[in-house]
Amino acid sequence: MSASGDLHARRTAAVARGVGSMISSYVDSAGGGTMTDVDGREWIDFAAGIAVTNVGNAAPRVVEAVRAQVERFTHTCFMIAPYEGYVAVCERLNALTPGSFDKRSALFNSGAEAVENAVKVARHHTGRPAVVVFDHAYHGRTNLTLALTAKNMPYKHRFGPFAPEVYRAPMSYPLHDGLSGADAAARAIDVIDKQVGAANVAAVLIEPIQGEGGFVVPAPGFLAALADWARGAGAVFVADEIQTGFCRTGDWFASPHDGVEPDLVCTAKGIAGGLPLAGVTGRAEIMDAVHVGGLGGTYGGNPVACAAALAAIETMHELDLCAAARRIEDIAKPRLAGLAGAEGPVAEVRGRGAMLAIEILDAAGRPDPATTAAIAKTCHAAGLLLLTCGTYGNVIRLLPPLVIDEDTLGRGLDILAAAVAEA
Ligand code: PLZ
Repeated sequence: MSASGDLHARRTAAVARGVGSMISSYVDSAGGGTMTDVDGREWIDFAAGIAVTNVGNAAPRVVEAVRAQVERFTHTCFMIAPYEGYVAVCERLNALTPGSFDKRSALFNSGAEAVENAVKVARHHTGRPAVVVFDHAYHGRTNLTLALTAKNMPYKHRFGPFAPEVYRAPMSYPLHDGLSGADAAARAIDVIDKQVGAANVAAVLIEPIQGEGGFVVPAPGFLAALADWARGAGAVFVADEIQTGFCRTGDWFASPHDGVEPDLVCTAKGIAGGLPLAGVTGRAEIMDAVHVGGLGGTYGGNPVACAAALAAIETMHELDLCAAARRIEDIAKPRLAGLAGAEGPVAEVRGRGAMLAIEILDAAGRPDPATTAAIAKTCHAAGLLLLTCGTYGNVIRLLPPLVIDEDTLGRGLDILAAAVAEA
């Protein structure tokens, strides 16, 4: 049996079935754009651990910073004995997130935990209960964030009841609703006004480009209209930049592209080169509304994760990974556009920077998850790690590490093109 086969047998006997894996090969090592499995097979990486290893796997600065920090100390708990790394990461987040106003940050372990804490802060600051989220949203798998997440399977099915005071508004989804940003925002705001009431809204929470929900890019003006409405209503506008952040869309964060300065920004994934770290950053008066001791957790802002984050951010600056993401778009978007013919299943190419997707529809214009899954399967068989997404499972998304070299990127796109042609 192959080494992966052996591991898979052990896994099946030891790991809970509810935790799935996209492929059945097991990783031996990974770099910036490729991964080698335990049988010595090389894979091209268009997943980056779901938009995490923007600086690549085992990025040299990150490796060195982690090694040095582990030798000094692994953990004290910032709530017990604080250390510089936590403070330095908060300083970076305050400087890099959109908005030139005075900011404060707090650190956590995962994206879901960051979103939970953004909701806590918004509720505490406003004294209101309601959280408004959108169709196709993904915000995590904890109980509150499952309430915020839209899709039933596989995330929510039989895991309820979910946290109350969560309201879902219609998203701007140009391919399917054909609405301008202003009209889509008016539609959403009408739902909020009539079904929630402006005076009850603590937070309007949105991904500036939706991730798991299908790489949905809202029509221009949608986000800005919502942010304006939230401000006028005295609600906190929260951007979940967990998947879009840290150079992924060709800028440090996606919100400024739409002229939006969120009150709070949630970060995770790309922040620390693969180590678990997350943050909530925002207006000082909102963040500091919470009483001393109201936020925290044993591991939040762990010193090793903070050292990795500082090194990852340094790497993004040094290698100009925002420009690298735009370069990936320049190379990949025309290739993807070439796949979108009148005859084929590719109905739209969308996304920004190195967050790109194709949406697959059938001849009648309906979502086609079967063809989407077949394309992904063909890619996996050819050694390309490629993810699908979308409420209807009919979107193929590209999330390569931003350090991927052009040859590897091109080979991955060749595999995808062949798989689409075959579908
Ligand atoms: N917000 C926008 O993309 C995580 C999750 C995949 P955690 N997305 C990948 C899966 O099937 O679990 C995500 C996100 C956005 C929040 C989260 C949650 O981040 O670090 O997974 O908790």
